[in-house]
This record gives sequence, C-alpha cells and structure tokens, in this order.
Amino acid sequence: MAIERTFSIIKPDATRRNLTGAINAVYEKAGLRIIAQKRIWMSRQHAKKFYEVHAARPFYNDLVDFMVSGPVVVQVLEGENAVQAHRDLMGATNPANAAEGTIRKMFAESIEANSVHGSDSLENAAIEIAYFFAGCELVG
Ligand code: RTP
Ligand code: MG
Repeated sequence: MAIERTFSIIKPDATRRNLTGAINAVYEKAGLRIIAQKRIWMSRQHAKKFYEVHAARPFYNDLVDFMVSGPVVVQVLEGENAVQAHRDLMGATNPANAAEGTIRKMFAESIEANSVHGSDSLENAAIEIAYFFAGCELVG
C-alpha cells in the first residue's frame, strides 16, 4: 500500500469542547502521523473558498457560518492509504449513520457540527494541503 498524505480539519465544535487531543489520539493509534498542524481562526472569505464545491447546496451558508464560529485545527496526516484510512476513522457525515468507534459517532454533535473534515481523494488532498500549508511546514 502507498504512503499518502491527506488534509484534516478539527472543526469548531470539537475545539470548543477541548477534543483536539482525543481526536489526535485516534489518528496516532491508527498509525497516521501528524506531519503538520496549526490552530487558526478561518476568515469568512477563506472558508467560502474552501467549501466552494458546495456553493450550490442548501447547507452552504450555514456551513460557512459554522466553520468561522471558532478556531479550527488544520492538519496534514501521513500514512498507508491515508486518504481512505482517515475517511474510515471519521465515519459517515451524519453521526446518526456513523459506525461505532468512528470519530463522528464518538464526538459529533450533528450532521453539520460533525467534528472533523477529511479530504475525499488524493487529488483534493494535495489541493487542500496547499491551500493551508507551505511546503516547508510539512515535516514528515
Ligand atoms: P467533510 O467534507 O467535512 O470531510 O465531510 P463529508 O465529506 O463527510 O461531507 P460533505 O458532503 O463534503 O459536506 C461537507 C460538510 O458540510 C456539512 N453538511 N451539512 N446540513 C446538512 O445537511 C449538511 N450536509 C453536510 C458537514 O459539516 C459536512 O461535513
Ligand atoms: Mg467532503
């Protein structure tokens, strides 16, 4: 299996409840290495651009409001098959549908305030990593 890098966000509902360490422990226990990490408060402009792919969806404005409602922790995770491995650890978008043991099952508050973001493809991972990090900030 290939060693990949994926992009992750610990969302405002999780930072507010002091869950950064608990979520990072899930990643590290599963063998994903946190090779870059910073806590930021996204501007509305930054969040709107990040979620532009969802601009036509009914939840877009609420999602942007939520993502700028508090600090987030943006991260780059590295490991075997990291994109899919991370998605598997996150669980379904709606925590009501998320499998036992997944981050969203354990921690998410709602379909919107669902604690974590993860890239959905290797191609998007590269785009999202470059949107938040300079190459020199990735320390593998
Ligand atoms: P993410 O992008 O955050 O990793 O989550 P995802 O792939 O599982 O879900 P996606 O369809 O890409 O949706 C992005 C985020 O929008 C919020 N959402 N709200 N109110 C709603 O019906 C609704 N649907 C999605 C969630 O925060 C979701 O993670
Ligand atoms: Mg998504």
